[in-house]
Amino acid sequence: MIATIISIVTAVATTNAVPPESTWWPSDLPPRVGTPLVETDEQHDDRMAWWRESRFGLFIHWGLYAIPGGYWEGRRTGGAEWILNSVKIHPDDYMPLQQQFDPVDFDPMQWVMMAKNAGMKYIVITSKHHDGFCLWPSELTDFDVEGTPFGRDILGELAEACRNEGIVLCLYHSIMDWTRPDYLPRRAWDDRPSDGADYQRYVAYMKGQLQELVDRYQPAVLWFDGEWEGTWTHEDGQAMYDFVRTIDPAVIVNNRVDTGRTGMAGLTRSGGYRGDFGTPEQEIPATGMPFGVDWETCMTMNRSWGYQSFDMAFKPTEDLVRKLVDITSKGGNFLLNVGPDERGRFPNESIERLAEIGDWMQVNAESIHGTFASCFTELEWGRCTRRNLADGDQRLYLHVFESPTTGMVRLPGLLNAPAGRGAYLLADPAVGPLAIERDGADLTIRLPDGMVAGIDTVLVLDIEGPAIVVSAPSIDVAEPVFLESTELGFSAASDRVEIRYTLDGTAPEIGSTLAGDSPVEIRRSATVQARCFFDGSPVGTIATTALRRVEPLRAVQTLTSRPGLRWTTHLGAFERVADFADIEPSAEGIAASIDLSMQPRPENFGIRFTGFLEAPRTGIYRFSLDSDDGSRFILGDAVVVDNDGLHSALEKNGVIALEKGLHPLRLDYFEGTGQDDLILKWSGPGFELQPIRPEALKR
Ligand code: H79
Repeated sequence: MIATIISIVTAVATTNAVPPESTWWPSDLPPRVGTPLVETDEQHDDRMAWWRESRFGLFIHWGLYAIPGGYWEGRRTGGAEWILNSVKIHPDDYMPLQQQFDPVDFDPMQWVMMAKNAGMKYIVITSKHHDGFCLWPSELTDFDVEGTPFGRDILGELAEACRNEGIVLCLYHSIMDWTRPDYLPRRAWDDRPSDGADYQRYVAYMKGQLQELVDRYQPAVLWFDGEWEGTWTHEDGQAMYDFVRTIDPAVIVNNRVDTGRTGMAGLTRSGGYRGDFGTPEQEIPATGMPFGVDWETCMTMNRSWGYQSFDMAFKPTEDLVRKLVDITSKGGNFLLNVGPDERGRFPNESIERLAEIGDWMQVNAESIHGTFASCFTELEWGRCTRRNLADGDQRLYLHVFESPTTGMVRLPGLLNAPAGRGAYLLADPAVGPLAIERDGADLTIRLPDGMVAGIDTVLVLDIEGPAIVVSAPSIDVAEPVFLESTELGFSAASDRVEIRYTLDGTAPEIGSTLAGDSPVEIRRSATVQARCFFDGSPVGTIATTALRRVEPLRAVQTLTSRPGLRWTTHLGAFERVADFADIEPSAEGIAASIDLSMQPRPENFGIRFTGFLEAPRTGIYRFSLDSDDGSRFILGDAVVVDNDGLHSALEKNGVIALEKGLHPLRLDYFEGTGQDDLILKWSGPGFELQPIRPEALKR
């Protein structure tokens, strides 16, 4: 069935694969490429190319909320673009703001120039935020800019200014809509009857509006948000992604179109969720992502997205530039926000910062645009970004945040030889070549005398071939626990280093056992430590893994076993998995598989499943428990996965050795508010990670 659906979808996508009328595209970015809905990896790379190369964009939050600017009835609310929700304003009291919207200072060319001069390549503006107000004249609603005293087509004028200046226009579009009568759920204080409300009609309205937006402005990215209320489902998300990619095959869509976002960290969890890039909000991932995972951190300059005159907590320019560099060095994009005021002006603090970022970019943009993630896990003195050169060599941009007191920057574990013109200052190539020395596996570069790093001084270093960096070796083992024996392997980034290891918890030395090509058999619990050596000297840090030999959990004998699990549901505003045994069930029954079909209401409930899990063979099993909100999975007396607590979708894993046969099972789950989900998968001897099939569940 799935195959048929895919082929139908492909057919639709290819027959409609005529990009909306648009001959315009910035000449300094890779082309905008339309691809079929089911893409090859290469087609996907082509479609993403301009976005990946851009690295830096401007977010604009603008709408009716700029008029109150965070104040309501003379009080500072801090609500900004959320003011309707924060202050519990009735739509009847909020919507009349439309009659006051007259941003006479709106100057789209000035906005675009401020972004462009800051080194930004694209702008994402709110076509519609959660309040439902539309910044373009929409055929489908009167709650739009056309019904304001201002009357002008804001998106249209901005699109034109973008075209004139070679900036890519993108649109933020909220799924959540607090004023549209068909949208559900209603806010608690919004007494408009929901009897006549029709959520699917709301979805159709949204699709109609997106069609208008694509036809009128050809946004290059559609940036959805407000997907987390229970009414928007995974099916809605898939359908919306497929819809917008079908009407514009080149469009790039963020992961908030679907329900696979992991909280504010924003990356897409596994399981077939739609979305071309992850969306960390107000945070930067601690480490880079595996190559090929696209993400964009969106962040405010002060604390607010929408305009609030009293929010003076602006981040210093140095911080903003370093955040851009940090994000780029981890392979992400930076979408930095400005909230224009009710007259259409950027706050002065934002203007100043954009100009100062521009001063840095004027000199250093080459180290940002078109570059990709660092080859180092950590550099004490700053960050690294990279570019491939035409001849197969690579260029490293070394971003010095703090000048080391030694006067040298160290590139730990970089085995490549320098190439080309050696090392020099990006801001002034005449300062160079700087002295480069090899120190074991490291390269060092001498900084110019008296250099002060400032915001970020960038050095350029060309190297022969793609970077080869050795750090800790990886210890390859199936699972950290085993029954009788397990096999241990080692690998490093280059075969020019030796790997030496110990099994007794001591640090590997030059005299420790040398890892060979064949795996090592382990029969007893051990603490494995391994380290790389280059030219007889240790390189990078020590990798360590504890391996534990265990006895399998004993299976139990039961006289009868029937298919399915028992479940009980419990009502209450839980914030943790409670001891549901002490709480009177609201209902009980038998379930063939683990899902939420028996949920007693959309929010504030718990479910307990009990029964037995049948392990097909004696061996090591891994369980993956993904829930929103919390859950806990127990076999016998062992808590296998504890995923408790109030949180959004979160996956946790646990490993346990099981004897063939039946094991008492308990799975507790609770849902506070928002989205709900409960997915338990397992892998075991001879089978890959998969949902637990009904045959394995007994009572
Ligand atoms: O448009 C700006 C904000 O108005 C909007 N997103 C940015 C780009 C925004 N909406 N809500 N929030 C920011 C914070 C809300 C977070 C939560 Fe949730 C929503 C907490 C629980 C539900 C989504 C799901 C984030 C974590 C889990």
